[in-house]
Amino acid sequence: MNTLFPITPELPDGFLYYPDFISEHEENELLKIVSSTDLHAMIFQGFEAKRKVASFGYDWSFENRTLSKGKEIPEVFNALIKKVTSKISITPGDIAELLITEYPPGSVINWHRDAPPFDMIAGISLMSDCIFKLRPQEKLKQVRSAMIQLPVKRRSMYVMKDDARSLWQHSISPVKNKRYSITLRTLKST
Ligand SMILES: O=C(O)CCC(=O)C(=O)O
Repeated sequence: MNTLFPITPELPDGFLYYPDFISEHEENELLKIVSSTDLHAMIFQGFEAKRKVASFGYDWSFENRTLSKGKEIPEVFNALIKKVTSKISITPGDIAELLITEYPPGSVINWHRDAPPFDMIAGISLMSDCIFKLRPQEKLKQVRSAMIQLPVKRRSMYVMKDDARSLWQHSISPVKNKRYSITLRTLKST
């Protein structure tokens, strides 16, 4: 059906989306940093994924299901962290992990919920857009009509907390062009 306005899907509680969160200049600066960072193959659910990652701060191993403290988050990310945390009313010190992910054309991230020790997740998209999908975590609710597809634009930020974080899974469809994401995570309070 042709509609006058694009249909924005109803998003789960706790999923926030901010298009044009960063400027073109900020994106270029972040891409310079990201392209000079060493990325390594990602092992996810037992398989080497096509995408590559670099993790700073606390790192969750999907292989051993353990959390460990890795390299400090580089100071070059301070401005980004400040911008994100002031938007979502937390403090820079709340950010426990910064993960850079490179998605070569055709790569995906399969259905999952975020790693257990983390609480809030903020994802900034660089270089190209993607289709971000959400579906309920509960198997019986995973009917076709419950799946949400959201076009996530480069330079945007999404945030997942509350229900979006705990009751929903997310995945990314194969990307057409190379995409980078920077995800910032807070830790659950114990
Ligand atoms: O690239 C993204 O925006 C999603 C990243 C993600 O889902 C993850 O690292 O678990």
